Amino acid sequence: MPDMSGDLPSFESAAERAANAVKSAKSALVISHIDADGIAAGSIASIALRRLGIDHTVVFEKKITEEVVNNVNSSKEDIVWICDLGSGYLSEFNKDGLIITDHHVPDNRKRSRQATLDDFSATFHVNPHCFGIDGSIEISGAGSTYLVAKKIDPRNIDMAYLALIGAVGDFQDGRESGLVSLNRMIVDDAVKAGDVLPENDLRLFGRETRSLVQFLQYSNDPEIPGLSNSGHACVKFYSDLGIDLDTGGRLRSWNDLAPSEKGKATSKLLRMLGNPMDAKHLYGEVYTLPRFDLGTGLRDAKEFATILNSCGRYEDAETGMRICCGDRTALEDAERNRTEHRRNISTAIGYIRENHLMRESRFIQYFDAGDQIKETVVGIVAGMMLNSDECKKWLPIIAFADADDGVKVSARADRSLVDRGLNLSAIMKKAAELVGGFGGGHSVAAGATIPPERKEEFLEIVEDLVSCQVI
Ligand SMILES: [Mn+2]
Repeated sequence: MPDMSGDLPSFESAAERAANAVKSAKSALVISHIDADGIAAGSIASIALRRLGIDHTVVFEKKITEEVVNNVNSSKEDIVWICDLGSGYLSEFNKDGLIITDHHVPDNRKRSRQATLDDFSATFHVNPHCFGIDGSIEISGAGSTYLVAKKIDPRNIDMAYLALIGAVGDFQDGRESGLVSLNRMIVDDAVKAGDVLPENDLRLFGRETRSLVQFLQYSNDPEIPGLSNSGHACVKFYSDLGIDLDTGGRLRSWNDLAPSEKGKATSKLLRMLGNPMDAKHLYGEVYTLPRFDLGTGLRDAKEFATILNSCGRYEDAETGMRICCGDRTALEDAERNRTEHRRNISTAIGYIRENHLMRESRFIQYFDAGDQIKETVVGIVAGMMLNSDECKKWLPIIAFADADDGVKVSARADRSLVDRGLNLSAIMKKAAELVGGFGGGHSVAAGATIPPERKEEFLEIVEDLVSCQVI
């Protein structure tokens, strides 16, 4: 039994009931979150359904919106299986045959309503929080989904490594420098299946794909005094230890080192840390996936999760799912997409510069990209412009791009402005509502969608609101 406080038997029964509901379905719709944990979760659900011969489609969502709720409630499929999402919206769903495998804090309204109306029978809610198990560290969305898959068929244990990647993607290994509790059971399953090799090593990012120098130079969690951000010092660090940076003209990665080389470099690094607490963070359990080729980002769980996250960020969760489903060509596609995405962004920035689109007023700066910049990247472009020389750090930046349902607005601000009282989320919400649109977000980064003909009016309102907030 893992070291845990919650009610594991009840959690497992919930997973079993969900598994039985899945097995009796003829068709399914899977909805999963767009990050690494969600992509791993959606892949587990999809593979489990495929093995049962159940027709299904998988869609990825950033969050549960009104549209998603409508799609769930009006779906024609026998079951809808929502992964790594959904618990916060329980009271919105009325679909008969709904399975939710999530680890976010649930919506309490449904639970209290359930007690009085007993309308819960067709919803199978598999969430650790309902059983006193901490979903922020003990199990992820992919883990909850895996529990159901394993109840469907014990042979699905060959997907335990995907559940592990989901947990690592959600940083569940961060606090204890390794996975604990239910995640530990998942590690054991993955080891049993021969997919994972847990080892103690440096927990820095890039054991497989970064050069030795970059591996230390870009370390930031924790920072290594004297080495982080200093390439020269990192080169000297290795040469002092007599460790070669390349072999036969190829740069070596951390995992290319012999155990003795790793050993002496590790002890020296641990001695260099300023804070003794950092040692536990720097050195601990990491997860190698020996079935994947050396030097690819798939051989290390943390790097694998990062690839999935970037697929999601670049609107390409499907390629991430192909990677999880074992498609060996998908990794190249993911890299090509990432390159293309970066090219789109630099073209967009060039377009703003060449056409002198930046405008400035007393309290804000803004540009209108029209239909020349995709609405999906305009926020990233605005953020990059804000950090460039053309823009003033002390003014929030507002960007417009045409979208199908109106004009998409992205707003970004330097954190120092937030410290002075700026809240872009509140501003976007209020200004958008005043012109018949909608908006929201975070204090440093927010967005809105507004009717095209009311752009000017919207800008004036934003300007007024910023001037009132910032002191
Ligand atoms: Mn998650």
